[in-house]
This record gives sequence, structure tokens and C-alpha cells, in this order.
Amino acid sequence: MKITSAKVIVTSPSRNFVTLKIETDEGIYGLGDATLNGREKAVVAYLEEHCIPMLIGRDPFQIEDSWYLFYRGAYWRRGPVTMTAVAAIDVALWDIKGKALNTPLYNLIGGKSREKVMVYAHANGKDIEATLGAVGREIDKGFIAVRAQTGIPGIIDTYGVPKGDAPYEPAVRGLAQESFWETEKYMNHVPKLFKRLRETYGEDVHLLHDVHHRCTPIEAARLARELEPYHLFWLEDAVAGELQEGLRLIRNHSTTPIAIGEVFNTIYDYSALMVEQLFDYIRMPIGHGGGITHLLKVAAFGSVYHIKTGFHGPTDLSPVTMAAALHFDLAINNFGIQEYMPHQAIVNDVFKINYKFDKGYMIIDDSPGLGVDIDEAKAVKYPYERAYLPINRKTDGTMFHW
Ligand code: KDG
Ligand code: MG
Repeated sequence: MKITSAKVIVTSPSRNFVTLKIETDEGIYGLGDATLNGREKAVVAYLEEHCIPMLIGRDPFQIEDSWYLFYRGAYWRRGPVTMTAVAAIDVALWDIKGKALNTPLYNLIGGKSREKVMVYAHANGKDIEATLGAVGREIDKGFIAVRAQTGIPGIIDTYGVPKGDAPYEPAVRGLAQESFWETEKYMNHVPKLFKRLRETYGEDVHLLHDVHHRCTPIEAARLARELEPYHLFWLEDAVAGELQEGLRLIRNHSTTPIAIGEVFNTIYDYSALMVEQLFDYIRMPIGHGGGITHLLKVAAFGSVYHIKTGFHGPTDLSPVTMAAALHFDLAINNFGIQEYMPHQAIVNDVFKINYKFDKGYMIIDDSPGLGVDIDEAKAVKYPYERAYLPINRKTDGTMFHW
């Protein structure tokens, strides 16, 4: 089999998605997700200018060699743009192989280790009462794991909480909007939320929280310790991703489990953290971390240290990444949990999906390959619209982490 062509499809049903489609001389094609929220066109250019010309004529079954061609073969390697492009190529090749061998992707990477994938929902509200209600609604839908984010008195807007009634969506169309932040108010407020959540819903539901990179190491250590009585499933991105040594301080002060890495893109972001056992859950998603080939290595390395996966799964990763993640989650032994932030219904006008939520878990059918498809005629109905993630300032105007 030979790769005869490849193209990048950009579509925006409610939000932008970038999809790589690789075609072969046997009529089989594969899909990869190349969406990098707010920087979509950078990945389009990387794929079109630098990768697609090198793909033509290659054997799509040589996935390992292709991975190293696009990783090691680029002198300027690593980084989110490059690794999102590498991931799109890799996932598309696995999709082709599954279709060619007429078997679901999970069978190519070890077969099923479980029948269903535990997922966590997002719940948020403008204050503690509203968040309590939102968590209750997710539990009523059947979720057994819920991430809770709440508005903070005295802070205009808070990460994870929408301004109006629309579902929370990180990127907004147009240029970057400003939000404002004060860590002290946040730190004093969040433990009150989790106290109320445990009093209201008991010990059994898994509760998660995302700090979204906003604490210094010592602040994060205090927060993790103050949240300890509420037995979180995890505290996510308590310090900024680039400040990896910061995790040591959290570990020294608390037993709250730590998740990190949605902004990481290679094993080299994780290796020291794993060896020192400074965190518990791998967040790096297949779509930004070099694809299935690379995540298999990251997860295997983590398994040595009893670290589990908990892949990023926001709306800014397309159904192609969600399906790839679910196959992966089914197959590996050290799966922990999967984030599931449902796409708006209009996304299904463009993507045909093969997974569904069922009582706290996701299940996926046994279509060959990934099992997700894209309708190109529908995709053109939703042209790209520039969108940005917000920027964040302290209330005195200092530029801060978002
Ligand atoms: O594009 C940014 C989002 O993916 C991110 O803000 C979502 O932190 C996030 C999460 O945990 O889902
Ligand atoms: Mg996050």
C-alpha cells in the first residue's frame, strides 16, 4: 500500500477543527486531528508545507519509521505545533492500518484491558450554590466523576466558568479577551466549595479540580494540603506546566493526587517527573503529544512508576482525538480516567462518531480503525473563524497565566 495524497480540512461547526486526511492507492484513508486551539493555522501550514510532501509515496504501515521521520527528521523538533502535526499523521496511519486489517484500533495496541472507559464531566457555576447544583445535575446524568469549578467573589471571571448561560467554551471568536485574577481570593474560596460538595454528595463521587496553572509552588502546596480532607481524585495543573520542579514542593506537603501535562508534548516533559514520582496522572493528549505511537511510550514509562493516564478531552480536541483516546484507554493497563467535555450537537453534522456515554463510562463500537469519519461536503459549510483563548491579568494589570 502507498500513500497517494493527503489534505488538511479546516471546519468550524461551533468551533475550529483541523483534520488531516491521508489517502492510499487502495482506496483506504485515515484521519488525524491537528487542532491546536487558537493556533490552528500554524499547524495547517506545518502540515501542508513541511509534512504532506514527505508523506506521498510512503508505506502507511511503517508507522514507527514515519513517527521518527517527522520527529527526528525535523532538526527543529518538539513544541505544540510540531507535535500536533506529528500526532495527526500518526493517528491517521493507525486508522489506515486498522481499516486495512479490518480491526478496531484497540486491537492493534494490545487489545481490550477493560470493556468501558470511566470519564469525568465538567460542572461549574457562578458561586458555590450554583456549582453544587451543576455537580448534582452531572451525577443525575450518571457521571461518577465530576470536575468542579466555581466563580470567586470579587473576581470578575474565573477559569472554567462561562460568563452567560452558554456551555463553557475556552476559546472565543475574534481576538483574545481579557480576564482578571487574584490568587489569594481563589485560594481562600476553593476549599469551601469542596467541603460543601462532600457534605452534599458524600464520599463516593470522584471530585476533580483544575487550578489551570495559576499557583506558585508554595501556594499550590497549601491548596493541595487544605483540599486533602475532601479526597480529590486529582488536583490538576496546580503550578504552570513549565515549572516542573514546582511539583516537588506540592508533594512534600500533601497527599492530594496531582495531574499535569495538558500543555506538554513529549516524554521529555515528563521523564524526570515520573522517575521522581512527583505526579499521578498523565494529561498529555494523543492529539498534542505526538499521537498513539508516542503516548504508548509515555504510558508505558509511567506504568513503571504506577502513574496512570487521564487524558485531556476538552471540546477543542476533535472527535478524532476522542475516539483515538478511547481506543487507547481501553487497551492500556494503567488507564486512570478520561476527560469528556461533550461537543455541541452541530459538530455531529460534520463528524460521524462511534462512541457514546453510558452510566459514567464511554463505550465505543468495533468499527475498524478509529471508527470516526468526516463529511467533507458538510465541513465546507462551516468556514474557519479566528478564535483566541483568553489572556489573564492580575487586577492591577500585571500579565498573568491564563
Ligand atoms: O484550549 C484550552 C483548553 O483545552 C483548556 O483550558 C481546558 O484546562 C482544560 C481542561 O482541563 O479541560
Ligand atoms: Mg486543564
